[in-house]
Amino acid sequence: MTADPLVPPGTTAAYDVTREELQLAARNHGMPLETMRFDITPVGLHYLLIHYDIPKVDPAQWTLEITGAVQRLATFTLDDLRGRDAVTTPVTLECAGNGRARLSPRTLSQPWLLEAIGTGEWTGTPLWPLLEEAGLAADVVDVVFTGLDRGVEGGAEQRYERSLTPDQIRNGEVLLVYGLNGAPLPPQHGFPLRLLVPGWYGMASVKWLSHITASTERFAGYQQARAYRYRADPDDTGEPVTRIQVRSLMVPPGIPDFFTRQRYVRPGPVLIEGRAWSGAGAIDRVEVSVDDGEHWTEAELDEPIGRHAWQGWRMPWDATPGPHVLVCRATDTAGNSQPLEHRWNLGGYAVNTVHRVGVEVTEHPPDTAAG
Ligand SMILES: Nc1nc2c(c(=O)[nH]1)N[C@H]1C(S)=C(S)[C@@H](COP(=O)(O)O)O[C@H]1N2
Ligand SMILES: [Mo]
Repeated sequence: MTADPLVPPGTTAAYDVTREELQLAARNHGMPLETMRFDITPVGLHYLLIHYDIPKVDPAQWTLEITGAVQRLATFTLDDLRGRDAVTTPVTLECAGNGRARLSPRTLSQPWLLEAIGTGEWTGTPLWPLLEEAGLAADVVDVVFTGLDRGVEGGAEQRYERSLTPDQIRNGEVLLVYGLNGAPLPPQHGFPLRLLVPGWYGMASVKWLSHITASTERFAGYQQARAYRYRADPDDTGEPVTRIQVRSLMVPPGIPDFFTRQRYVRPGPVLIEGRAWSGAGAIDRVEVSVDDGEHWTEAELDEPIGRHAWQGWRMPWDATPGPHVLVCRATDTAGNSQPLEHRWNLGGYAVNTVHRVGVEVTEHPPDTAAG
């Protein structure tokens, strides 16, 4: 057995998952990493993160309202939105908490290891033109997005709400989406309408969207002002979590042990492959090590499939018998690289440490050797 590859050398992690974490993990599933082989994640394999309950929405009754500091209040039906300019684009979503369970100590929340990712082909209409038609007042500082789901968090009942500044919407990339992979949004991904903020961690993309409110005051809702901030300790107000930090992940090579997930690879030619993405720019390079970071080789990059979608990479390896720790590390065009060791923060956000996968290269996985 190789050392636990989820734990960088010289650090420790405790996997004493609590009952509450298990409860969340069973509701909010990740995307099995072998399904990175698909350019577009099939519906059902995309990760899920749902703070409260999945609402059942009657599309005939549902409307989207634009209210607050606008010249013209507006109400849209689903057909109104579907009749507007449509954009279909692949976008990689990642939960800001992806990697959280690898930290020690860690905040008790959804205990993601590495699978809180997925790439959908989303269909919707750009948000900015709707806001322009409504006529945002000149002194609007935040546009607030409210979902239909309701729950209690931080000791207070609330709807799931997030905001963006007008400047964060103006570039035209933010979409109101009603389609995923050529079909209507499924209930778990926000039917009938969600916000999609390409390049940002998932928390910004409000599902089951029903209200957009233009506000002349800074929005101070729980998901904006308390959750999703990089904090050093509970008294720190911290900086907001926004764009996705650079990450690469590897399709685990070989075959797994059912229970431990230890990987077994036969000696000889092996294709190490995976995906890389960043909300700060495009991918510049992915480097791969087959000796736990002693030596690095540049992987070959596939053609990009979209500006805000993951990019494939591959590297041939001639696997030699024995234990190996395979590592991948991406660097984006803004010059950010994945760190070799975990960078800790209170909420466990953006833990984009290099991906290490332990493999045992052998002609004889255990039970054949035993027989
Ligand atoms: N209304 C609402 N929107 C939401 C959430 C939620 O709980 N309620 N979760 C957010 C978080 S934290 C993430 S990571 C993404 C997950 O999107 P997905 O489940 O479609 O992958 O949705 C975001 N939008
Ligand atoms: Mo998330």
